[in-house]
Amino acid sequence: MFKKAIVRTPGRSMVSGLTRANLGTPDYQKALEQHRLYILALETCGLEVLVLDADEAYPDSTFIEDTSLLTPHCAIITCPGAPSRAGETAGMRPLLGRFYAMIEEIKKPGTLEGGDVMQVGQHFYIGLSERTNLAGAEQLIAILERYGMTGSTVPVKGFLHLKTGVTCVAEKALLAAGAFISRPEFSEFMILAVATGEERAANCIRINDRILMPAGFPKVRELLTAEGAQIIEVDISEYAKLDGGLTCLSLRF
Ligand code: CIR
Repeated sequence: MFKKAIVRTPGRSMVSGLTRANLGTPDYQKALEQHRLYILALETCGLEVLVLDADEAYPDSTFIEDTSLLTPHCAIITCPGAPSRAGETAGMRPLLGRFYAMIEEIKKPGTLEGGDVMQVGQHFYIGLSERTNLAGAEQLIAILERYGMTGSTVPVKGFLHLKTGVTCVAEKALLAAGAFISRPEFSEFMILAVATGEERAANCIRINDRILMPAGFPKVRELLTAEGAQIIEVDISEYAKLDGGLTCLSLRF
C-alpha cells in the first residue's frame, strides 16, 4: 500500500533533456499542466504528494524515479548511468532522510537508474540496460538481501529502461511489450501483451486499487479493463518526447 509520492516540477531546461524518441520538442507550458494533472491523479489514488522545486541545472530531473529506489525497508540512492544525470542524486540523502532511517547508495563503477527496477512484492527485477550495469545490479541485490528482500537481473533491449517495456499491474500480472512478452524470467506471471504500436503504454503504475495509464492507447485500456482494473488515464505527451513514462515522474512509497 503506497501512502506518499515525491515528484519534481519540470524546469524550462527540460526542452533540452535526453531523448531518442522522434516526437519533437516538449511544450513547456503544456508539460507543466500535464504535471499538475499527474499530481492530481496520484492524489486521487490516495497519495500525499510532495512536490519539489524545478532544478534547471538538470533538464531530466523531473524524471525523479531514476534517482532512488524506495523499498518498504530502506531507501537506496542510485548512480545514474547517463553522465548528464549523475548530479541529480546529490540532494536525495537529506530529502529521503525525512522518511527513511536506513539509506543505502549504489556506487561507481556500478550504475543503476530507478526506471530499471520493477518491484513485485519483496522481489526486485533489475534491467541490465544502457543505464544500469551488472556492477550496479549486483550492488543492489546485495543491499536488498541485507534487508530480507531479493533481486534478479533481466536483459533490456529495444527499450530505455526495464519498466519502459514491462510493469506490474496486479500481484501476478505483468503488462509487457516487445521482447518482454516472452522472457523466461517472467514465465510465472500472467502476461498482458501490449499490441504493436501501443508499446508506450506498457509503462503503467499500479497504485493501491487503481492503475494509472498514459492517455491515447485504446487497446491497452481494453486489456486492463477486461482484467477489472480501475483506470485513470493521464496525458503525458510532453514527457514521452523525452522517452519518459508515467513511472519516471514519481517516487512512490
Ligand atoms: C532520460 O533519458 O534519462 C530521460 N529523458 C527519460 C528518463 C525516463 N525515466 C524512466 O523511464 N524511469
